[in-house]
Amino acid sequence: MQAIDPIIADAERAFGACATLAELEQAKSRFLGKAGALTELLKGLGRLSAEERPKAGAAINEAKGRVEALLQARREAILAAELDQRLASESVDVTLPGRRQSDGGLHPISLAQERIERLFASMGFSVADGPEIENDFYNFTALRMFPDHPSRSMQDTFYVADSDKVLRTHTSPVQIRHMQSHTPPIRIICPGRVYRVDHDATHSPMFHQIEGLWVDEGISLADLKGTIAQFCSAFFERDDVEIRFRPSYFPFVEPGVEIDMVWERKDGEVKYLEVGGAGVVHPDVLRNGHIDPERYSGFAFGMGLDRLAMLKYGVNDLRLFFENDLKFLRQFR
Ligand code: 2U9
Repeated sequence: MQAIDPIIADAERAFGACATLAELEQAKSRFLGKAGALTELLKGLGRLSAEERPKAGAAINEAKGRVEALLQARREAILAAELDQRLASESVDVTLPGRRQSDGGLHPISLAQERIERLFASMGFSVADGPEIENDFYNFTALRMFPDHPSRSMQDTFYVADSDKVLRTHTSPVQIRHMQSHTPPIRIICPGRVYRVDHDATHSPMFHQIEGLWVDEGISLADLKGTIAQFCSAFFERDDVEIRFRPSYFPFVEPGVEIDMVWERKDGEVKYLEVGGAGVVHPDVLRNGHIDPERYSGFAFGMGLDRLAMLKYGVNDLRLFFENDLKFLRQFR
């Protein structure tokens, strides 16, 4: 009979050289398969004498057991190695800092606008909107800015080529449209982007206005004064403000005024802050809005939203609002 020990040693070497379970199955058949080395030994038992046969059979069976044990040990080693490799390649470093979703926030001009909308809402004003590309009638003519008016000049207004369209130079056209489609009482504010050919430290070609309109029977400059005083005191969080009107001229109002906010500093110095312009809506402008000036009257006002935001948040350069510098913008979150 062929010696058994070399077969076992051979099997141990062959199994040790296998890197995968498939290779191991191949190697197994060389020893335990139909024509495997140990199977051949079993087949040869018949040629032995009755005396030798039991001993040899027992030895072969013991060898089979050892080879099977070697096979099982190698199988487990291969599975463990595969698992180690997967753990290493699919590992997650739980100590890495997480990737945060940044919070975002509103632009300071939007913050100021929302604040102003809330304050006027508490006084019964709703918000009206309209197109930023307007036609000549709504932007100029309806507001008594006749063909020779200086603000119609190419140096002041962005015109849309080969049309009667302009980028609105104020939000006043929104009020004309609103008057045409509503009957008094009308109490609205119109915030939004407006455009003028102008660019320096204090002017941007696009800026923001907030205009207001109150039309009803018996509305006068006294109502305007009360409304603006309430607004300024709430917006700037001061209870000692006084509103002063200085006579001025705007074609769409008569009389027209510039509005100053006045307060006394602790050291006694009196401060004046220009907050906008206003007036009693011109009768022809009411007519252009299909409203009867014999029955109704109203006031309108206009304020620079960017300037209000600068004053409120202590920003000293208008251009900072339009540079999209996150270091600046994050301060308002
Ligand atoms: C209608 C009738 C009247 C709105 C008015 C002003 C005076 C005014 C400026 C403030 C700062 C423009 O942004 S700014 O440069 N505005 O001084 N605005 S009266 O009058 C209107 C508006 C609409 C139908």
